Amino acid sequence: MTVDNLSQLLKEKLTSSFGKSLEEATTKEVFQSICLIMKDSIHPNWQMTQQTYDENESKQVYYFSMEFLLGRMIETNLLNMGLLDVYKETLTSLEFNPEEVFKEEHDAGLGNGGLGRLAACFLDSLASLQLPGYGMGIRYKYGLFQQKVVNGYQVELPDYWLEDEYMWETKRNDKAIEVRFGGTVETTTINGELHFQHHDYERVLAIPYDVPIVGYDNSTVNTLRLWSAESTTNHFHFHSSRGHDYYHYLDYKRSIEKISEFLYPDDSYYEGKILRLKQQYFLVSAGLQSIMQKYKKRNKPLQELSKHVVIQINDTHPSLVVPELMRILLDDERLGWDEAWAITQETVAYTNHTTLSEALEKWPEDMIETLFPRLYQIIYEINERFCKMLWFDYPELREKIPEMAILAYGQIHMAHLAMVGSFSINGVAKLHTSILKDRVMKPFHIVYPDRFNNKTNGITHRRWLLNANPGLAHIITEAIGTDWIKKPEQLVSILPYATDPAFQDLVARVKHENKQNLATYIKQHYNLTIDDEAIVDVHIKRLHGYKRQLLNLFHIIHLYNTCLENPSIKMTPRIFIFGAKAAPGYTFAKQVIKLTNAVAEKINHHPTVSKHLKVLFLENYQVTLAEKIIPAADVSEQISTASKEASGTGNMKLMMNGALTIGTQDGANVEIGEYVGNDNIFTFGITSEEVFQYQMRGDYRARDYYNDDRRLRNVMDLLVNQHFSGDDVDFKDIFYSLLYNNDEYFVLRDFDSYLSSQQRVDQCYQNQRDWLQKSIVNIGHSGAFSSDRTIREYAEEIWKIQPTTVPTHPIL
Ligand code: 26W
Repeated sequence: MTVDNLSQLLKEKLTSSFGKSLEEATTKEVFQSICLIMKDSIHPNWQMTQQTYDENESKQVYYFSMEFLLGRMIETNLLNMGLLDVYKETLTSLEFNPEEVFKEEHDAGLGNGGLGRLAACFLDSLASLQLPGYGMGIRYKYGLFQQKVVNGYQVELPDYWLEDEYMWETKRNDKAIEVRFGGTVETTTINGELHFQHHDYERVLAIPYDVPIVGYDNSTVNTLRLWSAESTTNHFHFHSSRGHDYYHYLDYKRSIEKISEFLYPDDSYYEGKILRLKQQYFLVSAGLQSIMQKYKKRNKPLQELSKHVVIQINDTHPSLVVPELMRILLDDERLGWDEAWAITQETVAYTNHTTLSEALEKWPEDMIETLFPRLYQIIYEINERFCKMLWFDYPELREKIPEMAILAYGQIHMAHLAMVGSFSINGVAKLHTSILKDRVMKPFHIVYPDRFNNKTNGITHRRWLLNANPGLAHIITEAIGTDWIKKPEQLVSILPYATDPAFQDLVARVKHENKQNLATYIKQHYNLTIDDEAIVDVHIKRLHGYKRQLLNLFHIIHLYNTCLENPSIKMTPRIFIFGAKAAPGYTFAKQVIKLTNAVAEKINHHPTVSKHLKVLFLENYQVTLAEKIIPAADVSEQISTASKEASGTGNMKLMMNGALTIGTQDGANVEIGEYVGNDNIFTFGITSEEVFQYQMRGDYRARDYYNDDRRLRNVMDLLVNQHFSGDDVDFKDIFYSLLYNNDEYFVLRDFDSYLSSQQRVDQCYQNQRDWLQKSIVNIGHSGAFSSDRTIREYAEEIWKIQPTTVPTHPIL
């Protein structure tokens, strides 16, 4: 493909699709035409990929997830197709700014945070490693809300991402599936066999919209299938010619379409909302039925299902796959229980992403019974058999049966269902997996020791380094060649350059350029000027008590106090950047946003303090914004209360872009520390063991830390004397949560240790050679955290799937 060819194609596409010439076309029309041209290349490979998988009878993994946080696709698709440069050059030669054109794509924000973004990184790695993998998700009409900050407060606006056509999707009417809700189950005996008939249910039509997932430098194009709930007049019985039926129909249509209307904005907090449960079953039932239809075309016995299909469930959200697969095998396929159960258990694998008790799903029994009467019977039976097995085979666990049961005290424990019904249970970082085994899921680990395994998370280096930070990618390639792109673990080859002043200077220059880009964005959007020499310190992730944005703020307020006490103080200037959305109902988290903005207001306008410090809360943190911030970061804040962050993946993205981590011994921070060594990470705070000890003994006294540490008192008192706010607001609730509710997340306990660690950061930064060396060491070890490594482990150890080469198709 040359600039000339592409210019010609673009002109033709503009004419055929919009009836416009280049001069008349809007940026949006140019964007859409480019997508259409790309699709002309992608679609033949897409078809070829599916055909190859069918012909080879490849085993396929289906990744079921309620969230896929894709972000924009145009650039990463072009990158993977090897066409990014020629497309950019062509646009520039035609006097379009490529960045402006790419900006026409609305982020696909079909996820909250880590879990959804992980699913998106996994899809990219699956396709790039030529692995037969399918994503199954929901095509929410509204993605995660758009965040505005008004007077320092978060305000949520709907994210109508489908306003302009979504260019990558293809609607597949021919693949529609019927999903059934409610009704009653009639049990009859025919020839001595039990039959279950489902009556009076509500029918919902599930329509798949397929999104192609393009592999890097290969012909593989996998599929992400997003299901949309739709109604058709065919499914509604008009009884009379009177008008009511029409209104009934509209009501019915609305109630059905609600199912895929919006993504719940809750992250790590379970709320028993009926619509959410409907969404889960909708995904599960549509997804499973479509898998079974496809499997049947292979003409293989059902007993061999797990040789062809493996289903990975992303947290417990899709854990109804266990009873739904049982239902299909028992009722539709007429298998016996034992056979159906063996097939189900061999086919399903479960990933756990959190140990927070408030995030573990437990649905009320009667809700499940009303919505899915047949599934309820099946879950009941699974539970009976499981509890009986415990009673007879594990006498030592008898008294634990009530806490291990799937169904107990009127609730259904989805994690228990997922563990009992699957062959693999994995955590997402070493520490997290050991906490599952030794504490949170301990009795299950006794019963199923071989099911537990670890798969430390990863991120796609193609999006997060190659595409987001082309400057850094370029100097790496100049130094060590291009092998690292396909084998990211080879990034270790830059380690010998860590002490090379010439290479350090190159890294410094790239970081500086990235900071200038970010500074320009900040100037444009926030009219805030940031010092070129300032440390860029970033804390970007969902807002949550355990992630301790508050601890970061306490350090900032402490620095502010220090500057006020000593106006001539010497300090490396720092800009503290926050990006975070709070769940709309999470009051505490929203107050932390307000506090951040109040502190920012005070500091940024202070005549002397603002010379040293700046604080900025960036609105509407999402994938595209992350791609801007991360390449410019010096310091990566990973300061969760030890034991609470399952893995974290932002820590990996920042490390890969040369930021140094200040972090607790939590999640994947521990493994990052093992790779880079203690000298190249700033570790602080109490350990997960200490947290468990405090919780067991119940002897943590937050007030003691307040009383004993003058610096901490000086910080906290500013929350309640209206220093950061007018008369109308103060931050009493935050203050009380720390002192009267005894500081659930050990902010006060870790304050001193955090401050010392931040001082080490400051000192270290002053020695730029030393800093750059550490930065390069981090980049060099970041290959271990590529999602290619993670996906290879899943493929070999859990899924047992093989790469399948798709024959090359000439690019049009
Ligand atoms: C039902 C409400 C709800 C919604 C989402 C409960 C729990 C969740 C997720 C499990 C929360 C989540 O995103 N967890 C994050 O998963 C990442 C990917 O494994 C990890 O890196 C993060 O540490 C973990 O918090």
